[in-house]
Amino acid sequence: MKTQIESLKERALAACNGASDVQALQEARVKFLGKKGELTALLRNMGNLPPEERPLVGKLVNEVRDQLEQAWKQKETDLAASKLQAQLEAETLDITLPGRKPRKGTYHPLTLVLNEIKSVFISMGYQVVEGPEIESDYYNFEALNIPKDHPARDMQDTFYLTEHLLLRSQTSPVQIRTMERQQPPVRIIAPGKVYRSDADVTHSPMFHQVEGLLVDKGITMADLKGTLQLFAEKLFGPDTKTRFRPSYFPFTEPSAEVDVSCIICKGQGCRVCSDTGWLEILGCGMVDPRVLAGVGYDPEEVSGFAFGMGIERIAMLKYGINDIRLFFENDLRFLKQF
Ligand code: 2NM
Repeated sequence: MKTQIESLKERALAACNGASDVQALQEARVKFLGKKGELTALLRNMGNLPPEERPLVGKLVNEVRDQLEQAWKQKETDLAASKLQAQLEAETLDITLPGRKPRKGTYHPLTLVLNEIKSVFISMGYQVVEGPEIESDYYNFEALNIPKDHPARDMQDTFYLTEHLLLRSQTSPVQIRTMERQQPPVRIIAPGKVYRSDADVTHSPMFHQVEGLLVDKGITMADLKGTLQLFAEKLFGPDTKTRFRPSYFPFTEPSAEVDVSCIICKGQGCRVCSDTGWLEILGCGMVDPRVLAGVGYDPEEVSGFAFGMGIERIAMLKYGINDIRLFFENDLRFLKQF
């Protein structure tokens, strides 16, 4: 009996140590330590022993059971540890691999130029005002002293939505709305989209404008010239010269067009300035008394100047872009250059 027990112990330990995974270990446990296992069978046979031997054999069986339980427990721990070890080795992360960088966006060239223009005027105390892109003919034309038979009002030039509603052709309606709401002094710029029925390499049916307006007591053409000279220096550099040429707008009198010394050749003459040394950048003038009276201001009390410029045109001059459509195609090869 004793040798049987010893032999069982040896075979059980061998099976335990030889188990290569949790399942094999569990099967071996059932075989030796289970309810229908070999050790239980031995205990049943104790009945055949002489009574005086039973306590000794019982003690031995219990000792062996304890030893085997201990061995199984140890083996379970070992198997779990080596499984974890194998997993860690298989799943090693190579933290020296460079990461995948998210591609950063860039500002659109029109946004860059608009931001520059805005900060120049904000630094001079102007407020930025926005307004609707769908306007009435009153705010887009009538209030700006643009007569009924003016070509700008023609269907050929303006996008009409109904008889009286249209896509604004300039941002001046925002200036009118602001003057209706507040008394002088008024110092504002109105940036935004405008629409005109026109399309070629320098004209787009939708483009962007910034218009400016200053109204106060005693404002003269000298204030206009000083303001725009400072603007030109801040936007194009301290050596920039300006030139005011007489012009005509229905909403200003007198009116002028402003040129800056060519930002490419510094006035020497090149392809961009068509060898003139000058680039036209904006239109301006003293606000017509009829426009001031129309919003309820007294033209005998206050006067003002206004100006307007196209953002695309300034961006094209600044970056040497020769086709306005590039701004709206959203080709990353173009956009990433700014
Ligand atoms: C320009 C040129 C000259 C202008 C006039 C006004 C208003 F509303 F005050 F009458 N806003 N903008 C103006 C004047 C715009 O763009 C070439």
